[in-house]
Amino acid sequence: MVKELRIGMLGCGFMGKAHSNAWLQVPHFFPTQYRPVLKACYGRQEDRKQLEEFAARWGYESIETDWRKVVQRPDIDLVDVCVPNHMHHDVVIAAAEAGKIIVCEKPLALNAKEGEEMVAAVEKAGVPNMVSFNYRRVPAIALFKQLIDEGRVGRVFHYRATYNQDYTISAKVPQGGLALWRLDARVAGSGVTGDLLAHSIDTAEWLNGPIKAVAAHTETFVKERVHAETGQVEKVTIDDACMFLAIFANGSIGTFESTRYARGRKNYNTFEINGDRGSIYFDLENPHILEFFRYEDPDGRRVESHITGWQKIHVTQSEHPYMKHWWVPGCTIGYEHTFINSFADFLASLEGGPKFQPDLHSALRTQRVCDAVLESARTHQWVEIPE
Ligand code: SOE
Repeated sequence: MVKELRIGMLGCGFMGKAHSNAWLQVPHFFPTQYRPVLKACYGRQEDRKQLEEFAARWGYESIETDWRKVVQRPDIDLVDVCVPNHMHHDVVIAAAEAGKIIVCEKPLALNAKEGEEMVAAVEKAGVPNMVSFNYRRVPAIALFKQLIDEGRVGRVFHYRATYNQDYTISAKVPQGGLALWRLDARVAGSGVTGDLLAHSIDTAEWLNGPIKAVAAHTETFVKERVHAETGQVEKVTIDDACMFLAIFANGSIGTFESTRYARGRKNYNTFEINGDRGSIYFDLENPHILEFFRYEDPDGRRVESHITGWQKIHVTQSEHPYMKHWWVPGCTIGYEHTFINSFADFLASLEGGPKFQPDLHSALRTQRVCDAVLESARTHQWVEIPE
């Protein structure tokens, strides 16, 4: 039986595009009773032209310039929150109170206090919900997790993550506005910590368990930028770069680094884990490859030393996570597919399958770690993260 799932999209930027595409594609590739219907799309009145073009391109049946109307409409089942971070709190709470299913882009909120109120609202309303940490659904990252769960890394000693880009090096790049709100702390909450390290932290805790404590340093290299909306030169208050040390509950130690000033790095999200049995390395700029150093198997058998070495697994086989839904071995999938894979898992959870992770409750952990990182950078002290 086919069930309509009527989508109310909030936001018509980069993430609105990634999510709209995923809603349209998901039933073509994954078995689901749901047929997503692009019912309404919200954008600000001042961005109306872009909103109209966006709605026409993706086939939205209607547009709204007041997000509350989308949330209240009886012909909407699911509210998809792709608006800038400072709106997440009010929108999610209103959507929960209206009984809608909720999809929320990362980071969850501006800070953990907001996140707690959002979690309380969705739990009180009992509405299904997910936060879009889409990289968990990169097949190679899901395989990374599988190899750890199969015991192929063993006792973990080290975890090392970087998330580097280079698009803000020029002091002429403005802050704020539709395209660059991620550079405006009032709208984004923070800089690379909330935008990029939130991904690294979500993945790290998923792969290696909770982080207990952090010690961080942040830097803002360009101190003033023109604000795209006011036209005035304004102080930059986001963190342009952040690095932190982490202690994990399992006794391993980690380093995390993120910047938008690494010339040549575009979306360089990498992480490596080192254990007594093996190591695994992933680089999002080569998303179909997983590198694995196999030293000892879970049954204790040593790999013969003359054939040990890093192996590159081309993660396109049908037995690899998600790949049986895509193409024949050797044919790669890309960035947009991570959103399709995510929605496939979310729809499966709505149909009684495994509970989707991360939901808002679990994403609050990442928010707490981000808050701790920023607090540590402010105080120059180690900060513990409550369990
Ligand atoms: C920022 O440039 C950004 O678009 C992030 O906001 C996304 O979460 C990340 O996936 C790619 O980079």
